[in-house]
Amino acid sequence: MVMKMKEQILKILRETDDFISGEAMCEILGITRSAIWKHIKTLKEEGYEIESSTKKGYKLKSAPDTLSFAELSPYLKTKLLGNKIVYLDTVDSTNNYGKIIALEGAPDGTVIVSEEQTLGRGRLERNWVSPKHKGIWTSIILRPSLEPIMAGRLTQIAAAALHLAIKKQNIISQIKWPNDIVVNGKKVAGVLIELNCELSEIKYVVVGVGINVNLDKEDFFSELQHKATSLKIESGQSINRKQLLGDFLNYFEELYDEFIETENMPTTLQLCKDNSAVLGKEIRIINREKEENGVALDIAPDGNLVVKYNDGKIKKVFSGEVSVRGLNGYI
Ligand code: BT5
Repeated sequence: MVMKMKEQILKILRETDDFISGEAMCEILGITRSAIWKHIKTLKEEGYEIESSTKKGYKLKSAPDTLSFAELSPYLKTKLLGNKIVYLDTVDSTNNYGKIIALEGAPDGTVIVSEEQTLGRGRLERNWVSPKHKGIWTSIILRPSLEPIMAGRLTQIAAAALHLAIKKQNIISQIKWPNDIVVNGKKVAGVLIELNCELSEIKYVVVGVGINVNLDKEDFFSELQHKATSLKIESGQSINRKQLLGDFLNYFEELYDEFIETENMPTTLQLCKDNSAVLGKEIRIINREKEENGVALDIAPDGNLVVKYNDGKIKKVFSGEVSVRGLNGYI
């Protein structure tokens, strides 16, 4: 990871408890005092609270709650994910942006994060509410050497990683196959995978993830309030978005590595089964024009749901375009 000068200054400020003199920084970085001053000014404009004293130098007092590379990288333990982070203030959809830069050659593991989305999307072009600074709206570009049919499993990998990252905040979530994370019966996060492939080869996958972190009730339209919630609403406290996104990416990479190495995903499957909101329950499977009832029996090794339909037939349901509803309420 090549750090820009501004990021190096920030790193030094972070690592110094007390003031650090401009002179000392000049020596470490090999730049002039006026160059240091310019970078400090930019950092202040970005929301960093930096105390400056002509005698003592500079001291970092607080950092803004943003998901920029500089703020996120201290939380990352990944080798691949986030080597390149594109940080945006606003965008239509991080998945749209991801697809554009993937076509232009953005490297494997690129992460796009935006503070807000003006046209956030769910599956089948549904709308995804993404207000500014309150959530995590992110997309990961991956270029695995896999057959296209395997790409759907990334939804389960993302769901398992989301469950683990949320658990680290002491919040217990359930995975509602295929792409929802729910807390107390309401949706807190969703996954949207988009694929560009040739017959037998994936060119790139964009793994889009939306997490309702610090949204308040009023952030959801009234029609959504009975089925959507946020981690803040459920836990009663604000959540550190940097920690949560860092943890998610760290867990995702671990599970993804297992998948790439073995073309199997035993850890992911176990997590999805152990924390499933649907296994053993009566569900309604909604395909574009058809609705059928049955009982969710298992998640198959390929990530698809095994269902016993009311006519007694046992069949696999492919994650692509179905919605699953519990027969009582949202889950
Ligand atoms: C999803 O679709 O759950 C996938 C959501 C993926 C969002 C991320 S954000 C970053 C990336 N860029 C994008 O443009 N998208 C991805 P689906 O299962 O189809 O659920 C969509 C439905 O959830 C909508 O029709 C609403 O009913 C509901 N919904 C909308 N916004 C929501 C929110 N913030 N929280 C919970 N539910 C929401």
